Amino acid sequence: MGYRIVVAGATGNVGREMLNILHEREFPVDEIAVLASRRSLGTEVSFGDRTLKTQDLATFDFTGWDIALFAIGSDATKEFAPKAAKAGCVVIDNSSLYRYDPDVPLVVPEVNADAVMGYSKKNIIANPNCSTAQMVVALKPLHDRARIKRVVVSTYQSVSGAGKEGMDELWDQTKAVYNPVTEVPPKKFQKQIAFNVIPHIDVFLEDGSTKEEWKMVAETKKILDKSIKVTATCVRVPVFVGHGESINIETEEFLDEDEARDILRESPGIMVVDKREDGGYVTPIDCVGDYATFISRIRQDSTIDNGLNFWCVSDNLRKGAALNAVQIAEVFGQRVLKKG
Ligand code: 11C
Repeated sequence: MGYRIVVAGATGNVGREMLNILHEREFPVDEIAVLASRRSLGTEVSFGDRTLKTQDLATFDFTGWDIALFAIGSDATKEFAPKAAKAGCVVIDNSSLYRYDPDVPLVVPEVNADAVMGYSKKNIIANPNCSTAQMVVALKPLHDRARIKRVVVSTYQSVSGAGKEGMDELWDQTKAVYNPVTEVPPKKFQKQIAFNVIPHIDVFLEDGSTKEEWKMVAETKKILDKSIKVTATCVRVPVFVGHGESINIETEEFLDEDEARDILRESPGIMVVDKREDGGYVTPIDCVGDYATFISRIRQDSTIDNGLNFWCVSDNLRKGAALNAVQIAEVFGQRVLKKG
């Protein structure tokens, strides 16, 4: 016997990837419902060889459904996640709404799979921000070995993190650079994104940081270890899919770069590609459609006693969102529902 699964937000970038990944990983699905807002109602989506018609999120009855994967943004989540949870359907939520709620576990299965057992207070499990998910997968095995004290991270985040509108803006602006009859002013982003980089993701906070940067700090503490200090600079780059991160860590114990490379090679969810030669590293284009968090450019930071630098890349729609949500569903199914 398998599960009755709901995907809410099935027509968006992340919702479509959720369906692809449920199918690819042969998640034991008995029945599946795909939901969308009224605006996208009737839109068809693929699930393996099947074509599914979206149903109305506003009127859907979650009673009798096991798990709902939500990819609908915080406002709609606020209205519909409690409704689903109250009906007994466990929500795995990709929005930021519940991530910092002490009664809701925030889970990256390679790091804190056991935390799923905290689902029962609200019947909700939160999925982290994409830039945090890939980073904590890489940090966890290094932290276990050498205790990370401080992380300095700079991100190079693709436009798909801002949804389909972000991807369209990069596409349209790029075309307009070559064919300047049409002007494509910034709309989703704050400045032109084509042939540019923008050191601004999400809203500004009082201390001059941005909410995206704050998320990386708060989420790393909740998922991995509250004692780890994180400072982040998040930057949007003209790449369609795949977030890159330059990560510097300072550890309590000395960790040699070769040992770090070996540890990372053996760790779940990680693929090390680290040849010190032209092209011997992974770039965002290389990781599209993949599950892994890729690590390259591992090297000692000789400016401090116990420091390492490395480069981390992953498909932000997969490990950063849809894959992580499906992995949570797998863990939840195995440990709690035990149907599959
Ligand atoms: C971006 N990381 O690249 C964001 C997208 O909190 O889930 C995901 C925002 C979130 O714009």
